[in-house]
Amino acid sequence: MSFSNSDEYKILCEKLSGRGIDIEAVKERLKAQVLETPSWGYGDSGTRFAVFHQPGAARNIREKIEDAAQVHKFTGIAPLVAIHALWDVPDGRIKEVKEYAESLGLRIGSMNPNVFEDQIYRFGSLASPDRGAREKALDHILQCIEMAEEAGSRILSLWLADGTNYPGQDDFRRRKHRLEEGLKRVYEALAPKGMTMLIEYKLFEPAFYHTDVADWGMAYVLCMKCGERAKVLMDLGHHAHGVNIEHIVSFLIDEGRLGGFHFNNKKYADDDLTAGSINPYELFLIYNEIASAQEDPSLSTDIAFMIDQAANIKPKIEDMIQTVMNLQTAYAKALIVDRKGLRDAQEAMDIVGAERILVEAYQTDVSPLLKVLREEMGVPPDPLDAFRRSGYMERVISERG
Ligand code: PSV
Ligand code: MN
Repeated sequence: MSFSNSDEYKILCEKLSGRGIDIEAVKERLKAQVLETPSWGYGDSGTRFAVFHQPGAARNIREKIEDAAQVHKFTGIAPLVAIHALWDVPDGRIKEVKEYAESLGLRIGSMNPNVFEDQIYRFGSLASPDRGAREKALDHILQCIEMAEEAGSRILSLWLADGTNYPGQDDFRRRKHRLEEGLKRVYEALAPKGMTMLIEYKLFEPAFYHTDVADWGMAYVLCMKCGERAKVLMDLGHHAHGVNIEHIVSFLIDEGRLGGFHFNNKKYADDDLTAGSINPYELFLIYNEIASAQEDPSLSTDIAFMIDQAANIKPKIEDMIQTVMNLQTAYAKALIVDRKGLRDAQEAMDIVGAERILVEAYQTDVSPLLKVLREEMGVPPDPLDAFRRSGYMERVISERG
């Protein structure tokens, strides 16, 4: 029997129609959801204290792509994979990677330069007082633009580990000027190719006194100095405690400068936990801002929905599938918010009424809808369960060791 004939689906449809929701339109929007998973989420990872090896974890870019393809195969909404230049293609041979990804039904998403591991970056990269470090970083980033172009990627995603550890270590303004100069050079190389430059901010780590792009405001100012193809990348784990992330999302979308997300979740710092695992309501509220902006024809919502997490002890592919499912659930709930009712309540200054509308959507069990959606998309109704039963992990454990 098709899930669309189930009682639970019919009851949900009736409930949503009562709220004025067009269920077919909701499904269409859910089918258009596109997520990007990170190559680095499939290999062994760890903390400052230890790396725990997982049996069957991907050992190279081909295996990472194979694992990413599983996530897409079972969910149907994760066709992109992010590349971290030096970790994945140290020899620069991106064409082979692109072709292999395509043979498995994936495309290359963002290109992520790595300007934080080489010894020369001890004092930073583009903002470093060391001219040699700045030049090396710039060269590498420019090479990444070429690689991105070859890979058919539209996005250069920049995260700089630049910062200082002690007051007085370096001059904030001089660092800012060096950074601006470097970013402008990068932008000039990339913009004519029609690519987008994303600037990711991070409050702290690895620098502990200051980071050169500490928050969305600094990233935004730097983007404005470069040009309209420069946009802010928001990693959900890169804020101070208590920051209202959904407000930043809304503000940046309204300014046309929200370029992308790095989804994950945190409890304390940049924990890189499964998206929606610690604070699912926050994830819903973020998607609520996105869904609402998508319905405003005056706004452009060309946003890259990327995942950036590292499951140190959870099985990695399962973690990624869980995240994709959580992002799909959050989006589905955001799409069934009674927008007209919400606006009316807001205009009537009915605080309780407005909040109830959000909570009602959040508390709605959308799983009957997602089962029907997945059936229509030709993927299993429970992707995680289906992956677990597929035998893929057992096979790669025996093959990869
Ligand atoms: C830095 O913490 C970060 O969020 C950047 O996006 C990096 O590319 C990624 O993590 C790598 O772990
Ligand atoms: Mn990130």
